[in-house]
Amino acid sequence: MHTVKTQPFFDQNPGTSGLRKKTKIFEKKNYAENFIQSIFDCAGPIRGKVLILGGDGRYLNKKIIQKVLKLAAGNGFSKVIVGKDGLLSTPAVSNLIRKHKAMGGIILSASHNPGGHDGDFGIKYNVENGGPAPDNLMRAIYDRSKKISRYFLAKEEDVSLVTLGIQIIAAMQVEIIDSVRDYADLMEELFDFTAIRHAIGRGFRFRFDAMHGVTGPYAHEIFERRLGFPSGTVVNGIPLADFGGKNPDPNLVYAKERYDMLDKGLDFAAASDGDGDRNLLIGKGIFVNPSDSLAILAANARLVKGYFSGIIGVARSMPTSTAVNYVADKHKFRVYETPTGWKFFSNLLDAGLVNLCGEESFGTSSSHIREKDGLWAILMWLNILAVTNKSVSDLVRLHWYTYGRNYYSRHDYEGVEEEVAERMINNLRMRLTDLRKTRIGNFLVKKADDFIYHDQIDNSVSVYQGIRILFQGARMIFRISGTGTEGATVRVYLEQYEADSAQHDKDTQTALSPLIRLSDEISGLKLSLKRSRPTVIT
Ligand code: VG1
Ligand code: CO
Repeated sequence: MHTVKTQPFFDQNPGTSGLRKKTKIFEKKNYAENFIQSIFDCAGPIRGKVLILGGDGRYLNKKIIQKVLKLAAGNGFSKVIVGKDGLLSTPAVSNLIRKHKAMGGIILSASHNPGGHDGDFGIKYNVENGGPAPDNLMRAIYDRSKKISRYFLAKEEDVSLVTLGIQIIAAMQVEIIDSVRDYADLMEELFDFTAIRHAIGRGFRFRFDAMHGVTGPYAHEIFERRLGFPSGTVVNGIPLADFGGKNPDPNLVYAKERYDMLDKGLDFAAASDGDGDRNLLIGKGIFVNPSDSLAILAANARLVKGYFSGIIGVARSMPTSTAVNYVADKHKFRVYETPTGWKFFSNLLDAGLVNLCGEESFGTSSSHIREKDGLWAILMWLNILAVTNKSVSDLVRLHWYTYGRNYYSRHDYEGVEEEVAERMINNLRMRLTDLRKTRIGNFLVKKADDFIYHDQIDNSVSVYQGIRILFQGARMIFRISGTGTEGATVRVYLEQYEADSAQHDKDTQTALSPLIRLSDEISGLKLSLKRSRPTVIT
């Protein structure tokens, strides 16, 4: 064991989902070591404990895995369980933490951000319930990183990540496991694979795009080997260090080829992001908005084996559309509104108050783990499509017919100067009192505030979670992203409810255009950001 002297870095402030920076920053001497040691210093007594370790395969993944292993041995873990080749998806890590009653898990990923030497890298820490470290722990880790002066290291050879089984470094066991098996087994427990096989027999055609992220091996095993979809169903299935030079971000911009592919006779197409926690769903001629997906899953959960007993409650991040609230009104369950980021769902899930959670940012999952789960969401849809024998489009339209349609869109302004973004949000914040009860065009402001979340389980309070302006049947929300690595990203979320089914066939941007104009009028966004249009519209 060696104690290595180090100097703190002052920029290791984790955002919405772990520490995310340009890859080159993580290559600085001691940068990764400092942050990992800061996690170990804050995460609780380590001696004799188990740690789960894996990443999404991006550039630096294997190198940092070796560093974590030596630091883990230096800090007294009894065992680290690592996915073969250093690969584990975020949901798989969450599952393994729970299964092995581990102290926690380290996930090396910057999720949907681009990879490679010129891309991004990230480190996430998940705690013993399998969920992302809560805010107070992340703050403690950040504080620690600003004071750190040493880390503990076992000076050992690199571990082979290829051979399954146990190796020993210092006094610590390193077990290399099959990255896929436990996760695939869990999916098989939750879903009716036989029903899906019958749908395949009826000619149901599906395609999954792994975007060269971590889900390739999982998808090959689950969709092609266990379910029997023809080989070739999974595309871009080999994890690559730079994701093939593309953004592993499953939205309509970066996964557009999938959407176009639907013309080629597919019934359903889906994609997941770099670390496997997001999902994109596309049916013939229809993109399923993630907020709608949450509502549709809530309305149909009882049709699925693992969820026969129904929905206990649903949690959604505040910017996620209120579509699921209309389902809740009818089916009598409660909807909890939390700040952006999966970490806020854990307490509600642990307390048994909810068993379905969702975010507008292509994240959906249930109480089976404590992370969002891309393949889970896709299998949930496959299962519902199989037992109803309806098309994606029919299911969505029927849902709108029953509950009304929540037109919804997110407009992102990327690469804005941080100060400029902060100033715009602050100006808006100062105007909130004036905005209350004012009428602007056809819109009467019902409520205007800066979202504050009181966690009813641990009584923690999270402030500044987004400016929201609520109208009758419509909302707009403004916040700054906590996952970017270059400047600031301003997100504007727009939602308009439409009960009349004769009005359900509009193009989303057209339906939202009065609200879009109003959001600019109220915030002065385009002028202050000096932008004429958003960078990305989803
Ligand atoms: C974004 C999404 C948020 C999600 C987070 C992590 O955060 O909006 O809903 O939980 O990414 O997702 P932000 O702060 O940039 O808006 V992932 O797939 O990057 O773990
Ligand atoms: Co992700």
